[in-house]
Amino acid sequence: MIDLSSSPLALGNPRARSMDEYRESYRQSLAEPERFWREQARTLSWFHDPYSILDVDVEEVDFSWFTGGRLNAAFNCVDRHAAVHPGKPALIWAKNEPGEYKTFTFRDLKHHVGRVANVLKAHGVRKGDRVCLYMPMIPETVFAMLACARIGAVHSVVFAGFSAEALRERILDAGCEVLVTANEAPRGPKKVALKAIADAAIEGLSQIRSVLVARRTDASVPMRAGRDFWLDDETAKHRSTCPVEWVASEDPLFVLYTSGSTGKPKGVLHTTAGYLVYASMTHAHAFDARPDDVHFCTADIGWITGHSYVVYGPLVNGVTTVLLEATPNYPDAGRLWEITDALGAATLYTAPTALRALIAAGDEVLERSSRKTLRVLGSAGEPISPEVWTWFHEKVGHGKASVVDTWWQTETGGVMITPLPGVTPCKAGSATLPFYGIDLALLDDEGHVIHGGEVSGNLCVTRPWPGQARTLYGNHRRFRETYFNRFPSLYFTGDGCRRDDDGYYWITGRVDDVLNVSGHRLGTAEVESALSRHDAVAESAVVGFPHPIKGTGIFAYVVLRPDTPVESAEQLIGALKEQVRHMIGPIATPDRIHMVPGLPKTRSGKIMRRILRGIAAGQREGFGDTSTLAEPAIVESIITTVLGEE
Ligand code: 6R9
Repeated sequence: MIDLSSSPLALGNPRARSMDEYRESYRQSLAEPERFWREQARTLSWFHDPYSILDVDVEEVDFSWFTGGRLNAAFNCVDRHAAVHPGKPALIWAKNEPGEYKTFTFRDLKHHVGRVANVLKAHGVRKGDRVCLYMPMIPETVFAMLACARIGAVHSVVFAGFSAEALRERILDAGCEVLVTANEAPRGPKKVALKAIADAAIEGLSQIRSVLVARRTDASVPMRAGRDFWLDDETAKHRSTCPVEWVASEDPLFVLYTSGSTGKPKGVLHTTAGYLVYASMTHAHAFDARPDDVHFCTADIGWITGHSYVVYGPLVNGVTTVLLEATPNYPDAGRLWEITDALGAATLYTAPTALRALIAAGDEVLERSSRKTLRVLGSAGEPISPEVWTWFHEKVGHGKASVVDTWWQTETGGVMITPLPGVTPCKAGSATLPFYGIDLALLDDEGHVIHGGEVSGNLCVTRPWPGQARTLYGNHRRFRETYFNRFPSLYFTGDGCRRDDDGYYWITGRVDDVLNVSGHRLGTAEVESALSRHDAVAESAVVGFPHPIKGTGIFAYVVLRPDTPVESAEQLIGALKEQVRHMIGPIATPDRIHMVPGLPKTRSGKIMRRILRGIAAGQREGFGDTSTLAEPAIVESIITTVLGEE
């Protein structure tokens, strides 16, 4: 039985007040994991308590948390708070236009979620069905996510910057039959024609039964009779009460696509109870969240940070969350600070790439605001350099607010390495120490665990945690092979990492063929396969190079077909960029494209990316062992093409 009056929210949980307390709780979390996670699970409201905490089948790479439990994510994020404090703001929407805000209380949120849930049901969505959300940063996106959760459907949010091709591929992979989108999406000074892209994505696709279109602007868009419906017309037909579907702990909550080292994106699947427990607990501790906080996370809902720290984490904890529609530099680089002051945000969670862009704009815009309400400043998505860290701390936070550099991934569900604000002594540039329950190991390339301090290796997690992904949608074998084969029985993150003498972790970046461009993950293979779809391209190789704002820029080496008539290299480069934008989306557009006579390959045909990465970074020599190259002379000609004569 759910007793709302005494729901012990995660926010009421004891927090470490000192490093000794952190170390003791951390020790306990590893020594008695079942007891530890049973305690944490009490912070959720359950329709039926779990009878078992963790069941693992190592052979199968199968993890079940909180077996026997029944619960509902939307109930935990909305209803239980609406019952206790209906008038409390749940969601504050900071619109694209400066100074425009719209607040939704927990009561409002409950009504909206219920209505949208009823609409989904009326369009045939049942428990377990996947619903694709191709949505901008508008309240309807949050309503639709929670509406799916309410009826036990599985949302698959596709970032609104992805192209029609990319959207189509994700709709097909997840087998979505209903698509929710918007007519248009204002984004800074521009408007993105979302419905038009969605139309192109599902052209000729009978799998999509209904398209629900949120009305963000006055723009009228073509609506196909019988398939396309305005969301507001549909919600007007339904009451706001919608019974909750109590799902099992391991029932899927969502799929979220991310890039891997092959061309095909991976549908990372998270389940209900474990994800929620972890999102709730990490939000509470990593941000030292308090009941009256306004939590401002600038991430887009199309990424995991938006899922865990715009929507699920803060809402499950009953904390007011901000939904940012604008970009951080619209109308100018003062936007985040202006919103922080206007809403009195206690926490600000953003990405180093945004900070780098804001630093470049100069400190005058920053000084227009006070930012005095900020207590915790979070960073995620990519390594934060000590200079950026220090600016964040000294300038944005007046040297008072704590900086939390949080390391985690789409697959981990919530933060894994993070300081605890006000508790963990920080070192600029280090994500510091593991979160409760997280046991890390560094392994060398041969698979040996490297012990001690001042060592580097491949970052692995040695035991299950509730927030971890359970599978890749429809492809468990790929899940096993991607994460659990490289170092048997350990979860391999794909990141390289250093550990110092104090046991602090310093992420050094991806060790696989994944690039981190402006904090977004992109597979080099995805970009290569988009390039190779152009008639002129024989083959290509894509690598990252240091970029002042994006962190990593995209550098493409292209070998043309011998018979290609090239009138102007500039025109061809433009066409290739357009090709990538069309196939994947603007975020994947190469910064630099160079036509080269060939690629450096080993005798077995493997491209030596190490050399290409070096050249992209301006290196002319010192590429290490090149004795296995089939045609060593090619390196010189690539260097001359890209870097010119000495
Ligand atoms: C949350 C998120 C995951 C990859 C990850 C790593 C990089 C994330 C980081 C960080 C250094 C941090 N990354 N946080 N690198 N310091 N604090 O970004 O998820 O999009 O899946 O990316 O991002 O390389 O493996 P996702």
